[in-house]
Amino acid sequence: MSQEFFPGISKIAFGGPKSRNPLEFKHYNDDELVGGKTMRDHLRFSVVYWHTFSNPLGDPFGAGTAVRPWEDGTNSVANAQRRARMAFEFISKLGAPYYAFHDRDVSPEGKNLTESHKNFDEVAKVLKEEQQRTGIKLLWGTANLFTHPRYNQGASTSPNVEVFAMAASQVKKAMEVTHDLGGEGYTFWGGREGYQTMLNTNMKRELDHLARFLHMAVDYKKAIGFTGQFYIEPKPKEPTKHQYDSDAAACLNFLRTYDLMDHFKLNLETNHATLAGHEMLHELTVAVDSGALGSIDANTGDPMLGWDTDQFPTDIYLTTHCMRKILEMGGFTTGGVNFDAKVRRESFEPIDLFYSHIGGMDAFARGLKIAHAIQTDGRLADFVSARYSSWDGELGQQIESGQAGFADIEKLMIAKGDSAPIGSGRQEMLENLINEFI
Ligand code: XLS
Ligand code: NI
Ligand code: NI
Repeated sequence: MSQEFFPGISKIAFGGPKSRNPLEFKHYNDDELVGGKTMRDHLRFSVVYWHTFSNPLGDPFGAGTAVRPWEDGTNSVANAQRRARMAFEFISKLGAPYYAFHDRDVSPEGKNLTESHKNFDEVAKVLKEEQQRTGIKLLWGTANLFTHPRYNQGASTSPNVEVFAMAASQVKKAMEVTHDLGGEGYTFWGGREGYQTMLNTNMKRELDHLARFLHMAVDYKKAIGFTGQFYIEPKPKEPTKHQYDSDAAACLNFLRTYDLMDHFKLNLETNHATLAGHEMLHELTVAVDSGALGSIDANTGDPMLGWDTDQFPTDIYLTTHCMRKILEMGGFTTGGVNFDAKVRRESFEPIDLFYSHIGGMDAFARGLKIAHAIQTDGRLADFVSARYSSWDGELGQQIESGQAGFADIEKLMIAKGDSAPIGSGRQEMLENLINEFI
């Protein structure tokens, strides 16, 4: 490596809970075993290219503030290649095993498809070299189908067929590059797949097109021999007023309606869950219950702000509940904890990229340890199964198995007498139980 981009910062070490060094991990100790598996394998941390390496930190009211000495201010391939070297130095020093990208955050858009594809290939060459040099792997790739003006009314749900076709070509190429880089997954986030006003929208036709698009992707995946996992990432709004993949339940309904369930899992993002009016725990539960949780985009919103602020997760309750669900499903297979999070506009120095990721990784490492302790303790799970234990009796079994109908049940209850009083839900006691471990 010729140029060093983060001089003075060495590989982030585990300092332990007593460390007061902001450039050391207090809890994330990659080789440490939790329930027989290393933290590295449980958490499968991933750094996102778009927020960490390509985001100038602007907001709707002000220009970008990010100080990034390696940027030369051009949108050239050479600049993108240098940025790729910088990205891998950062991820290696941080010690995360994975990264994720959109086509357009790694390479500049050209003046037409051919040139854009060529630019992508030239940067992908460097990505491949750096992957081989560092051992860092691609968690998933994706295509940016929301920034270019042509996508202002959607990509695969555009009213214009040629826009659909452009989006298809972009996804085709992004799948090829992801496959070539050994990507373990590919994500579809419906950036503008929704509507701004129902007055001009044929919702049925748009949803049919979205489904056709995804079926084409499934076919192409087979054609090129790509075996990575496909993900759909729900989000209810922003940039559009309503996005079709609004939450986990809406995505599952869409996938089932269009016979796509076998080909997709969900990539759930905390800030998207809260925008949808759900807790992340709700979204995770919906997905796990359908065998469809694939990966998570780890971040958080701000309760005082109503948009996708994509902040780094530092709340131990949040990370605990995420890890409880992930442990409950038996851990990630293809997915991971992907930091779809950005430093604040006010945190514009390169070193802030380290502080933010170290904090997020530590918060998840603690969440993992706490979740494992809660699981091993068993009282929470025991309480929940005891709460439903009446269903294990004769009446419950007859109902659950479908043997009994309304008339049978009524007969039984008349003979038995009115139902027995139900036990307390014990919410506060359970909240205290969680606190015992935090
Ligand atoms: C935006 C999404 C996006 C996806 C990838 O809100 O979270 O970053 O994760 O396209
Ligand atoms: Ni995301
Ligand atoms: Ni988001």
